[in-house]
Amino acid sequence: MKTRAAVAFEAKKPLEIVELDLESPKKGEVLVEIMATGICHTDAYTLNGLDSEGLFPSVLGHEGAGIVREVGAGVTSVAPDDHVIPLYTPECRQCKSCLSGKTNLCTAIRATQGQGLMPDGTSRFSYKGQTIHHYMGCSTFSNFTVLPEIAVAKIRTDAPFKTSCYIGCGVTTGVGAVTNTANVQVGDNVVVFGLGGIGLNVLQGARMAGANRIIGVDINSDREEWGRKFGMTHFLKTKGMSRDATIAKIVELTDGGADYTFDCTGNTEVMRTALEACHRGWGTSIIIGVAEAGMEISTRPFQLVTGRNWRGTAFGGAKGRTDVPKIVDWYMNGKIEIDPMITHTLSLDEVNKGFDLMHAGESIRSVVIY
Ligand code: NAD
Ligand code: AHE
Ligand code: ZN
Repeated sequence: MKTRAAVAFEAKKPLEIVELDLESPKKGEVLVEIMATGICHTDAYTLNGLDSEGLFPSVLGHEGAGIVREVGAGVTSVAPDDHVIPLYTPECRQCKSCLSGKTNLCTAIRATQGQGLMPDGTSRFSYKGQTIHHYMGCSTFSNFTVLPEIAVAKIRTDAPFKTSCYIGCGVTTGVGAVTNTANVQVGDNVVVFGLGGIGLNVLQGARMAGANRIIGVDINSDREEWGRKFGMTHFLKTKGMSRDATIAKIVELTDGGADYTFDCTGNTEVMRTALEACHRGWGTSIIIGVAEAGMEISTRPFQLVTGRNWRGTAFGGAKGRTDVPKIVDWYMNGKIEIDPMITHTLSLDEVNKGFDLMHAGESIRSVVIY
C-alpha cells in the first residue's frame, strides 16, 4: 500500500513529505493507522545527526497513537479496530529481561530495532525502490506504519488520539521516572532540571507522589509559569549561574540536598550538577536526557563514596503493554494532566515547524494530527 510520510533523507535537513510504499504486516506484526504523533526532543536529536544509532533515510517519530487496520499471521493480542500506542520499548514477556522483573528494557527485538529494521531483518518502507529505515521500531511520522505485536499497547477507545499519543513517550517517561524508577515518597524533596515536554511530566509525577519541595531548574525563564502549573514549588533560572552556585542554592532550599534529582536536558554538565545537588548519604540522581554521541559524564568518585547514587531510566521504567493502558486511565480519570502541554497542533505538511518551535523554546509539545 501507499502511505504519506515525513522522511528524514539526510541529517540536519528538513523532513520531506512524500508517498512511500509500505509492505503488509508479516508474521507477528500489525499495520497501524497513526492518528496523531507528538514530536519529542529525541526526534530532533536524531535528525540533527547526534544519535550514534541514527540512520538515514528513515521515518522518524516514536510518540504516536492509532488504530490497528490489519494483523499478520499469528497475532493474537490485538485485532483490527483496536486503539493502540506504539512502544519503542516493547514488552515480549518472555526474554531474560522481561522475566527478570528488574527492568522494562525488553531485549526481544532490540538488535534489529537499532538497525532500523523489523525483527526479520527487513524494512517495510521503501521509496522509489530504495529502502527507508524504521525508527525506534515506531516511525510515527508515517500515516500508516507496521509494528511488531509486542510493540503495541492496546488502549481504551474513548481516549483522544491528540493527547494520548503523548503517553507513547513524554508522559510515561516523566511520570514513570518518578513512580517506577525513583519511587519518590511523600515528603521527599525533588529537583527537575529542564522543564520541557519531559520535565513537566516529572513535575506532575512528583506532585502526584506527594513530594515536599519540587524545584524546577531551567535556563528559559518562560518555563517558570509552566512549571508552577504542574506542581513546581520553587524555580531556579540557571542561565549564567556556575555549577557551585546552583548546587549551593539547591542545598539551601532542600536542607542539605535533594532526595531525588532528574536530568531532563541531555546536557552532561547539567547531569553532573544534578548528581552533586543530591543529599549526602542517600540522594539519587536519575538521568532521563539523551546526550549526544561522544559525550561522557564525570564527577568526583567521592560524590558516590559519600552515598549519592547515579541512575538512568528509559521510557520511565514502564513495561509498555502492561503500564501504558493504566497511564491512559490515569489521564482519563484526571489523575494526570496532558491537555495544557499540547501547545501546538500541526498537519503532517507542517511537521518541520514543530521542530522549529521546539528549538525556539516556544512549544512544550507539538502534535501532528493526520
Ligand atoms: P524539550 O526541548 O521539550 O525540553 C528541554 C528543556 O531543557 C527546555 O525547557 C530547555 O530550556 C531546558 N534546558 C536546556 N538546556 C538546559 C540547561 N543547560 N540547564 C537547564 N535547562 C536546560 O525536550 P524534551 O522533549 O523534554 O526532552 C528532554 C530530554 O529527554 C531530551 O534529551 C530527550 O532526548 C530526552 N528523552 C529521554 C527519554 C528516555 O526514555 N530516557 C524519553 C524522552 C525524551
Ligand atoms: N540511540 C541512542 C540512545 C537513545 C536513547 O537513549 N533512547 C531512549 C529513549 S529516548 C525517547 O525519547 C531509550 O529508550 N533508550 C534505551 C534503548 O534501548 O534504546 C544512543 O546513544 O545510541
Ligand atoms: Zn521521546
